[in-house]
Amino acid sequence: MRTQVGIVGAGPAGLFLAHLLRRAGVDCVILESRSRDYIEKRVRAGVLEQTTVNLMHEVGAGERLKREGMPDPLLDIRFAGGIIHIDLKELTPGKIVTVYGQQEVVKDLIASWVKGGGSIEFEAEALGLDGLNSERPNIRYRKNGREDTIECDFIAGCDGFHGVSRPAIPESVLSIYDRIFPFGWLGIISESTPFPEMTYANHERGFALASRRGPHIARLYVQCAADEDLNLWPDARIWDELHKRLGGARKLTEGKMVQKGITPMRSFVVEPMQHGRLFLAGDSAHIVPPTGAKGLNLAAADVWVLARAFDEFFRTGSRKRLERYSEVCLKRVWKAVRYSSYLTSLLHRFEQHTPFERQLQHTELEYLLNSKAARTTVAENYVGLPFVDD
Ligand code: FAS
Ligand code: PHB
Repeated sequence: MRTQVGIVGAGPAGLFLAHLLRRAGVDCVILESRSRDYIEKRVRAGVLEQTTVNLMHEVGAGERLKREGMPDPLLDIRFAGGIIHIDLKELTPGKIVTVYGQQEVVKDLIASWVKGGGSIEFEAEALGLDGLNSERPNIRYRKNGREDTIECDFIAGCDGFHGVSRPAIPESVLSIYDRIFPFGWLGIISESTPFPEMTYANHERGFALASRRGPHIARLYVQCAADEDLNLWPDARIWDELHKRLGGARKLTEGKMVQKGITPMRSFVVEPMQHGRLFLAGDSAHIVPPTGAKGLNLAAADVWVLARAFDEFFRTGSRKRLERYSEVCLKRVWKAVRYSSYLTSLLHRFEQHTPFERQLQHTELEYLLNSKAARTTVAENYVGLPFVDD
Protein backbone atom coordinates (compact mmCIF):
# COMPACT_ATOMS: atom_id res chain seq x y z
CA MET A 1 0.00 0.00 0.00
CA ARG A 2 1.12 3.59 -0.55
CA THR A 3 -0.19 6.86 0.87
CA GLN A 4 0.78 10.45 1.56
CA VAL A 5 0.30 10.25 5.37
CA GLY A 6 0.33 6.95 7.27
CA ILE A 7 -1.56 7.39 10.56
CA VAL A 8 -0.81 4.89 13.35
CA GLY A 9 -3.71 4.80 15.80
CA ALA A 10 -7.44 5.58 15.62
CA GLY A 11 -7.84 7.40 18.92
CA PRO A 12 -8.86 11.07 19.04
CA ALA A 13 -5.49 12.20 17.59
CA GLY A 14 -5.54 9.85 14.59
CA LEU A 15 -9.22 10.35 13.84
CA PHE A 16 -9.17 14.15 14.03
CA LEU A 17 -6.03 14.21 11.87
CA ALA A 18 -7.60 11.97 9.22
CA HIS A 19 -10.62 14.30 8.93
CA LEU A 20 -8.46 17.41 8.65
CA LEU A 21 -6.27 15.77 5.98
CA ARG A 22 -9.29 14.64 3.96
CA ARG A 23 -10.61 18.21 4.01
CA ALA A 24 -7.21 19.36 2.70
CA GLY A 25 -7.27 16.72 -0.05
CA VAL A 26 -4.36 14.82 1.48
CA ASP A 27 -4.50 11.03 1.17
CA CYS A 28 -4.05 9.01 4.38
CA VAL A 29 -4.34 5.46 5.72
CA ILE A 30 -5.27 4.74 9.37
CA LEU A 31 -3.94 1.62 11.10
CA GLU A 32 -5.64 0.65 14.38
CA SER A 33 -4.50 -2.41 16.36
CA ARG A 34 -7.83 -2.90 18.13
CA SER A 35 -11.31 -3.64 16.77
CA ARG A 36 -13.86 -0.92 16.13
CA ASP A 37 -16.08 -2.36 18.86
CA TYR A 38 -13.24 -2.25 21.40
CA ILE A 39 -12.22 1.36 20.84
CA GLU A 40 -15.82 2.56 20.72
CA LYS A 41 -16.36 1.06 24.18
CA ARG A 42 -13.07 2.16 25.79
CA VAL A 43 -14.00 4.50 28.67
CA ARG A 44 -11.56 7.35 29.16
CA ALA A 45 -11.78 11.11 29.20
CA GLY A 46 -14.92 13.13 29.55
CA VAL A 47 -14.31 16.88 29.27
CA LEU A 48 -14.03 18.72 25.93
CA GLU A 49 -12.59 22.22 25.72
CA GLN A 50 -14.44 24.63 23.41
CA THR A 51 -11.65 24.32 20.83
CA THR A 52 -12.22 20.54 20.71
CA VAL A 53 -16.00 21.01 20.44
CA ASN A 54 -15.40 23.50 17.61
CA LEU A 55 -13.12 20.99 15.89
CA MET A 56 -15.82 18.29 16.06
CA HIS A 57 -18.19 20.67 14.24
CA GLU A 58 -15.42 21.81 11.84
CA VAL A 59 -14.80 18.23 10.69
CA GLY A 60 -18.54 17.52 10.41
CA ALA A 61 -18.81 15.13 13.38
CA GLY A 62 -20.56 17.43 15.88
CA GLU A 63 -24.27 16.63 15.38
CA ARG A 64 -24.77 14.18 18.29
CA LEU A 65 -22.37 16.20 20.48
CA LYS A 66 -24.65 19.22 19.94
CA ARG A 67 -27.65 17.14 21.10
CA GLU A 68 -26.12 15.08 23.88
CA GLY A 69 -23.06 17.04 25.06
CA MET A 70 -23.55 18.60 28.52
CA PRO A 71 -22.34 22.20 28.77
CA ASP A 72 -20.50 22.83 32.04
CA PRO A 73 -20.40 26.51 33.02
CA LEU A 74 -18.86 25.93 36.45
CA LEU A 75 -16.95 23.57 38.69
CA ASP A 76 -16.74 23.16 42.46
CA ILE A 77 -13.71 22.29 44.56
CA ARG A 78 -14.55 21.01 48.03
CA PHE A 79 -12.07 21.06 50.90
CA ALA A 80 -12.02 21.32 54.69
CA GLY A 81 -12.37 25.13 54.42
CA GLY A 82 -15.53 25.11 52.30
CA ILE A 83 -16.60 24.91 48.65
CA ILE A 84 -14.76 26.92 45.97
CA HIS A 85 -17.20 27.81 43.17
CA ILE A 86 -15.33 28.45 39.93
CA ASP A 87 -17.77 30.13 37.57
CA LEU A 88 -16.08 29.47 34.21
CA LYS A 89 -18.50 31.67 32.27
CA GLU A 90 -18.00 34.68 34.56
CA LEU A 91 -14.23 34.30 34.93
CA THR A 92 -13.12 33.53 31.37
CA PRO A 93 -15.48 35.43 30.25
CA GLY A 94 -18.14 33.43 28.48
CA LYS A 95 -16.14 30.24 27.90
CA ILE A 96 -17.28 26.85 29.20
CA VAL A 97 -16.41 23.16 28.76
CA THR A 98 -18.64 20.34 27.51
CA VAL A 99 -18.96 16.96 29.20
CA TYR A 100 -19.08 14.19 26.57
CA GLY A 101 -17.37 10.81 26.91
CA GLN A 102 -14.27 10.17 24.83
CA GLN A 103 -15.79 6.96 23.53
CA GLU A 104 -18.64 9.05 22.12
CA VAL A 105 -16.10 11.34 20.39
CA VAL A 106 -14.41 8.27 18.90
CA LYS A 107 -17.76 6.78 17.79
CA ASP A 108 -18.81 10.05 16.11
CA LEU A 109 -15.44 10.51 14.38
CA ILE A 110 -15.39 6.93 13.05
CA ALA A 111 -19.00 7.23 11.81
CA SER A 112 -18.19 10.54 10.11
CA TRP A 113 -14.99 9.16 8.57
CA VAL A 114 -16.77 6.10 7.14
CA LYS A 115 -19.79 8.17 6.02
CA GLY A 116 -17.40 10.33 4.00
CA GLY A 117 -16.05 7.24 2.23
CA GLY A 118 -13.02 6.71 4.47
CA SER A 119 -11.88 3.35 5.78
CA ILE A 120 -9.83 2.31 8.80
CA GLU A 121 -7.62 -0.77 8.93
CA PHE A 122 -8.91 -2.22 12.23
CA GLU A 123 -7.05 -5.04 14.00
CA ALA A 124 -3.99 -3.98 12.03
CA GLU A 125 -1.05 -3.67 14.41
CA ALA A 126 1.91 -1.50 13.39
CA LEU A 127 5.05 -3.49 14.17
CA GLY A 128 7.66 -0.88 13.37
CA LEU A 129 8.54 2.23 11.34
CA ASP A 130 11.47 2.35 8.94
CA GLY A 131 13.23 4.88 6.72
CA LEU A 132 12.19 7.86 8.86
CA ASN A 133 15.03 9.95 7.40
CA SER A 134 14.30 8.89 3.82
CA GLU A 135 11.79 10.31 1.33
CA ARG A 136 9.76 7.10 1.64
CA PRO A 137 9.31 6.10 5.28
CA ASN A 138 7.22 2.99 5.79
CA ILE A 139 5.08 1.24 8.37
CA ARG A 140 5.39 -2.50 8.86
CA TYR A 141 2.15 -3.96 10.15
CA ARG A 142 0.34 -7.24 10.71
CA LYS A 143 -3.31 -7.89 9.86
CA ASN A 144 -5.09 -11.25 9.75
CA GLY A 145 -1.79 -12.94 10.54
CA ARG A 146 -0.12 -11.46 7.44
CA GLU A 147 2.67 -8.89 7.58
CA ASP A 148 2.69 -6.03 5.10
CA THR A 149 4.15 -2.56 4.59
CA ILE A 150 2.68 0.83 3.82
CA GLU A 151 4.95 3.27 2.02
CA CYS A 152 4.27 6.88 3.03
CA ASP A 153 5.46 10.41 2.42
CA PHE A 154 5.04 11.05 6.17
CA ILE A 155 4.01 9.08 9.26
CA ALA A 156 1.80 10.46 12.06
CA GLY A 157 2.43 8.58 15.32
CA CYS A 158 -1.00 8.78 16.98
CA ASP A 159 -0.65 5.44 18.76
CA GLY A 160 -0.76 6.59 22.37
CA PHE A 161 1.71 6.08 25.18
CA HIS A 162 2.28 2.37 24.52
CA GLY A 163 2.54 2.60 20.73
CA VAL A 164 5.49 1.88 18.42
CA SER A 165 6.00 5.41 17.10
CA ARG A 166 7.88 7.08 19.96
CA PRO A 167 10.24 4.07 20.34
CA ALA A 168 11.04 4.40 16.61
CA ILE A 169 12.95 7.59 17.44
CA PRO A 170 16.54 6.95 18.57
CA GLU A 171 16.77 7.58 22.34
CA SER A 172 19.85 9.74 21.74
CA VAL A 173 17.61 12.22 19.91
CA LEU A 174 14.93 12.44 22.59
CA SER A 175 14.76 14.45 25.81
CA ILE A 176 12.31 12.76 28.18
CA TYR A 177 10.57 14.60 31.03
CA ASP A 178 8.72 12.27 33.36
CA ARG A 179 6.99 12.49 36.72
CA ILE A 180 5.07 9.55 38.14
CA PHE A 181 2.67 10.55 40.91
CA PRO A 182 2.50 8.21 43.94
CA PHE A 183 -1.19 7.39 43.43
CA GLY A 184 -3.82 6.53 40.81
CA TRP A 185 -7.52 7.07 40.18
CA LEU A 186 -10.13 4.35 40.57
CA GLY A 187 -12.86 5.39 38.15
CA ILE A 188 -16.42 4.04 37.88
CA ILE A 189 -19.42 4.57 35.66
CA SER A 190 -22.72 4.10 37.54
CA GLU A 191 -26.38 4.19 36.59
CA SER A 192 -27.18 6.86 39.16
CA THR A 193 -28.08 10.55 39.32
CA PRO A 194 -24.86 12.51 38.99
CA PHE A 195 -23.98 15.76 40.71
CA PRO A 196 -25.26 18.61 38.50
CA GLU A 197 -21.86 20.29 38.52
CA MET A 198 -18.31 18.97 38.14
CA THR A 199 -17.09 18.52 41.71
CA TYR A 200 -13.50 17.93 42.80
CA ALA A 201 -12.68 17.16 46.42
CA ASN A 202 -9.49 17.51 48.45
CA HIS A 203 -10.16 15.28 51.46
CA GLU A 204 -7.90 13.91 54.18
CA ARG A 205 -8.82 10.39 52.95
CA GLY A 206 -7.80 11.37 49.44
CA PHE A 207 -9.01 13.02 46.24
CA ALA A 208 -12.42 12.37 44.70
CA LEU A 209 -14.22 13.65 41.60
CA ALA A 210 -17.87 13.63 40.61
CA SER A 211 -18.47 13.98 36.87
CA ARG A 212 -21.18 12.59 34.60
CA ARG A 213 -21.95 11.00 31.25
CA GLY A 214 -25.66 11.78 31.10
CA PRO A 215 -28.64 12.82 33.25
CA HIS A 216 -28.73 9.31 34.79
CA ILE A 217 -25.10 8.23 34.37
CA ALA A 218 -22.41 9.29 36.86
CA ARG A 219 -18.64 9.18 36.26
CA LEU A 220 -16.91 9.07 39.65
CA TYR A 221 -13.30 8.75 40.77
CA VAL A 222 -11.44 8.19 44.04
CA GLN A 223 -7.70 8.49 44.59
CA CYS A 224 -6.15 5.09 45.26
CA ALA A 225 -2.68 3.58 45.52
CA ALA A 226 -0.64 3.65 42.31
CA ASP A 227 -0.50 -0.18 42.34
CA GLU A 228 -4.06 -0.63 43.60
CA ASP A 229 -5.70 -4.03 43.22
CA LEU A 230 -9.21 -3.45 41.84
CA ASN A 231 -10.32 -6.76 43.40
CA LEU A 232 -9.90 -5.17 46.84
CA TRP A 233 -12.56 -2.59 45.94
CA PRO A 234 -16.03 -4.11 46.02
CA ASP A 235 -18.84 -1.69 45.08
CA ALA A 236 -19.72 -1.04 48.74
CA ARG A 237 -16.19 0.12 49.54
CA ILE A 238 -16.13 2.48 46.54
CA TRP A 239 -19.48 4.02 47.47
CA ASP A 240 -18.35 4.36 51.08
CA GLU A 241 -15.22 6.28 50.06
CA LEU A 242 -17.17 8.45 47.63
CA HIS A 243 -19.72 9.37 50.34
CA LYS A 244 -16.94 10.22 52.79
CA ARG A 245 -14.88 12.30 50.36
CA LEU A 246 -17.66 13.94 48.33
CA GLY A 247 -20.50 13.86 50.87
CA GLY A 248 -21.05 16.94 52.97
CA ALA A 249 -23.64 19.35 51.60
CA ARG A 250 -24.91 17.21 48.71
CA LYS A 251 -26.12 13.63 48.91
CA LEU A 252 -24.50 11.23 46.47
CA THR A 253 -27.01 8.74 45.07
CA GLU A 254 -25.81 5.17 44.48
CA GLY A 255 -26.66 2.94 41.54
CA LYS A 256 -25.50 -0.02 39.50
CA MET A 257 -21.79 0.15 38.68
CA VAL A 258 -21.30 -0.69 35.01
CA GLN A 259 -17.58 -0.01 34.63
CA LYS A 260 -14.53 0.12 36.90
CA GLY A 261 -10.92 0.86 36.09
CA ILE A 262 -7.69 2.26 37.48
CA THR A 263 -5.74 5.05 35.74
CA PRO A 264 -2.13 5.72 36.69
CA MET A 265 -1.09 9.35 37.30
CA ARG A 266 1.80 10.62 35.28
CA SER A 267 3.21 13.72 33.58
CA PHE A 268 5.35 12.77 30.61
CA VAL A 269 6.70 14.81 27.69
CA VAL A 270 9.16 13.95 24.93
CA GLU A 271 11.06 16.57 23.00
CA PRO A 272 11.16 16.90 20.07
CA MET A 273 7.78 15.52 18.92
CA GLN A 274 9.17 14.79 15.47
CA HIS A 275 12.08 12.94 13.85
CA GLY A 276 12.71 12.91 10.09
CA ARG A 277 9.33 12.21 8.50
CA LEU A 278 7.68 10.95 11.71
CA PHE A 279 5.46 13.32 13.69
CA LEU A 280 4.14 12.33 17.14
CA ALA A 281 0.73 13.63 18.28
CA GLY A 282 -1.31 13.13 21.45
CA ASP A 283 -0.43 10.54 24.08
CA SER A 284 2.46 9.16 22.00
CA ALA A 285 4.27 12.41 22.82
CA HIS A 286 2.84 13.49 26.17
CA ILE A 287 0.75 12.29 29.09
CA VAL A 288 -0.90 14.51 31.69
CA PRO A 289 -2.63 13.45 34.91
CA PRO A 290 -6.39 13.60 34.15
CA THR A 291 -7.00 16.08 36.99
CA GLY A 292 -6.96 18.95 34.53
CA ALA A 293 -8.98 17.03 31.88
CA LYS A 294 -6.38 17.90 29.24
CA GLY A 295 -5.27 14.64 27.61
CA LEU A 296 -7.86 14.35 24.89
CA ASN A 297 -7.85 18.09 24.26
CA LEU A 298 -4.07 18.22 23.81
CA ALA A 299 -4.33 15.44 21.21
CA ALA A 300 -6.81 17.55 19.23
CA ALA A 301 -4.60 20.63 19.48
CA ASP A 302 -1.51 18.73 18.23
CA VAL A 303 -3.18 17.42 15.10
CA TRP A 304 -4.77 20.79 14.35
CA VAL A 305 -1.19 22.13 14.02
CA LEU A 306 0.08 19.02 12.19
CA ALA A 307 -2.72 19.04 9.61
CA ARG A 308 -1.97 22.68 8.72
CA ALA A 309 1.70 21.77 8.29
CA PHE A 310 0.92 18.81 6.00
CA ASP A 311 -1.57 20.94 4.05
CA GLU A 312 1.07 23.62 3.49
CA PHE A 313 3.65 21.06 2.35
CA PHE A 314 1.42 19.23 -0.13
CA ARG A 315 -0.01 22.50 -1.51
CA THR A 316 3.21 24.52 -1.77
CA GLY A 317 6.15 22.22 -1.05
CA SER A 318 7.12 24.44 1.87
CA ARG A 319 8.39 22.63 4.99
CA LYS A 320 8.24 25.74 7.19
CA ARG A 321 5.32 24.62 9.34
CA LEU A 322 6.54 21.00 9.41
CA GLU A 323 9.93 22.08 10.72
CA ARG A 324 8.29 24.10 13.54
CA TYR A 325 5.61 21.53 14.44
CA SER A 326 7.24 20.29 17.63
CA GLU A 327 8.23 23.78 18.86
CA VAL A 328 4.70 25.12 18.27
CA CYS A 329 2.94 22.17 19.97
CA LEU A 330 5.27 22.01 22.96
CA LYS A 331 4.48 25.63 23.92
CA ARG A 332 0.87 24.61 24.56
CA VAL A 333 1.72 21.13 25.89
CA TRP A 334 3.95 22.49 28.66
CA LYS A 335 1.27 24.96 29.75
CA ALA A 336 -1.18 22.06 30.08
CA VAL A 337 1.43 19.97 31.94
CA ARG A 338 2.01 22.89 34.32
CA TYR A 339 -1.70 23.32 34.99
CA SER A 340 -2.43 19.57 35.33
CA SER A 341 0.50 19.14 37.72
CA TYR A 342 -0.60 22.19 39.76
CA LEU A 343 -4.17 20.88 40.13
CA THR A 344 -2.96 17.34 40.89
CA SER A 345 -0.57 18.61 43.57
CA LEU A 346 -3.32 20.81 45.04
CA LEU A 347 -6.11 18.24 45.26
CA HIS A 348 -4.51 14.93 46.18
CA ARG A 349 -3.27 13.55 49.49
CA PHE A 350 0.45 12.80 49.44
CA GLU A 351 1.41 10.30 52.13
CA GLN A 352 4.93 11.74 52.19
CA HIS A 353 3.73 15.31 52.78
CA THR A 354 5.13 16.97 55.92
CA PRO A 355 2.73 19.00 58.13
CA PHE A 356 4.25 22.09 56.49
CA GLU A 357 3.32 20.86 53.00
CA ARG A 358 -0.18 19.90 54.17
CA GLN A 359 -0.63 23.42 55.59
CA LEU A 360 0.66 24.93 52.34
CA GLN A 361 -1.87 22.88 50.33
CA HIS A 362 -4.70 24.01 52.61
CA THR A 363 -3.59 27.64 52.38
CA GLU A 364 -3.50 27.48 48.57
CA LEU A 365 -7.10 26.23 48.64
CA GLU A 366 -8.06 29.02 51.09
CA TYR A 367 -6.45 31.50 48.67
CA LEU A 368 -8.48 30.09 45.75
CA LEU A 369 -11.62 30.40 47.89
CA ASN A 370 -11.00 34.08 48.57
CA SER A 371 -9.21 35.35 45.45
CA LYS A 372 -11.01 36.04 42.18
CA ALA A 373 -7.59 36.39 40.50
CA ALA A 374 -6.63 32.87 41.63
CA ARG A 375 -9.98 31.43 40.50
CA THR A 376 -9.56 33.20 37.15
CA THR A 377 -6.23 31.47 36.62
CA VAL A 378 -7.81 28.06 37.23
CA ALA A 379 -10.77 28.93 35.02
CA GLU A 380 -8.77 30.12 32.00
CA ASN A 381 -6.70 26.94 32.04
CA TYR A 382 -9.69 24.67 32.65
CA VAL A 383 -11.62 25.97 29.61
CA GLY A 384 -8.42 25.56 27.60
CA LEU A 385 -5.87 27.91 26.06
CA PRO A 386 -6.34 28.87 22.40
CA PHE A 387 -4.81 26.65 19.69
CA VAL A 388 -1.41 28.05 18.74
CA ASP A 389 -0.01 28.04 15.24
CA ASP A 390 3.07 30.19 15.35
P1 FAS B 1 -5.13 7.03 22.41
O1 FAS B 1 -4.36 6.19 23.38
O2 FAS B 1 -6.53 7.42 22.74
O3 FAS B 1 -5.21 6.30 20.99
C1 FAS B 1 -4.11 5.59 20.47
C2 FAS B 1 -4.66 4.50 19.57
O4 FAS B 1 -3.56 3.83 18.95
C3 FAS B 1 -5.44 3.45 20.36
O5 FAS B 1 -6.70 3.23 19.78
C4 FAS B 1 -4.56 2.21 20.28
O6 FAS B 1 -5.32 1.02 20.22
C5 FAS B 1 -3.80 2.44 18.97
N1 FAS B 1 -2.51 1.77 18.89
C6 FAS B 1 -1.59 1.64 19.88
N2 FAS B 1 -0.51 0.96 19.42
C7 FAS B 1 -0.78 0.66 18.11
C8 FAS B 1 -0.06 -0.05 17.10
N3 FAS B 1 1.13 -0.58 17.34
N4 FAS B 1 -0.62 -0.16 15.87
C9 FAS B 1 -1.84 0.38 15.61
N5 FAS B 1 -2.57 1.05 16.54
C10 FAS B 1 -2.03 1.18 17.77
N6 FAS B 1 -7.77 12.14 29.71
C11 FAS B 1 -8.61 13.03 30.26
O7 FAS B 1 -8.60 14.20 29.86
N7 FAS B 1 -9.47 12.65 31.29
C12 FAS B 1 -9.52 11.36 31.75
O8 FAS B 1 -10.28 11.04 32.65
C13 FAS B 1 -8.67 10.39 31.16
N8 FAS B 1 -8.72 9.08 31.55
C14 FAS B 1 -7.88 8.17 30.96
C15 FAS B 1 -7.92 6.79 31.31
C16 FAS B 1 -7.06 5.87 30.72
C17 FAS B 1 -7.10 4.41 31.13
C18 FAS B 1 -6.12 6.30 29.75
C19 FAS B 1 -5.14 5.34 29.13
C20 FAS B 1 -6.09 7.64 29.37
C21 FAS B 1 -6.97 8.58 29.97
N9 FAS B 1 -6.98 9.92 29.59
C22 FAS B 1 -7.80 10.84 30.15
C23 FAS B 1 -6.12 10.39 28.57
C24 FAS B 1 -6.75 10.03 27.25
O9 FAS B 1 -8.03 10.59 27.15
C25 FAS B 1 -5.80 10.46 26.17
O10 FAS B 1 -5.30 11.77 26.41
C26 FAS B 1 -6.38 10.39 24.78
O11 FAS B 1 -6.88 9.10 24.60
C27 FAS B 1 -5.28 10.75 23.80
O12 FAS B 1 -5.69 10.40 22.54
P2 FAS B 1 -4.64 9.73 21.51
O13 FAS B 1 -3.39 10.51 21.54
O14 FAS B 1 -5.41 9.58 20.26
O15 FAS B 1 -4.24 8.32 22.13
C1 PHB C 1 -14.45 12.78 33.34
O1 PHB C 1 -15.62 13.17 33.21
O2 PHB C 1 -14.06 11.62 33.02
C2 PHB C 1 -13.42 13.73 33.90
C3 PHB C 1 -13.82 15.00 34.29
C4 PHB C 1 -12.87 15.89 34.80
C5 PHB C 1 -11.55 15.47 34.90
C6 PHB C 1 -11.16 14.19 34.50
C7 PHB C 1 -12.10 13.30 34.00
O3 PHB C 1 -10.62 16.33 35.40
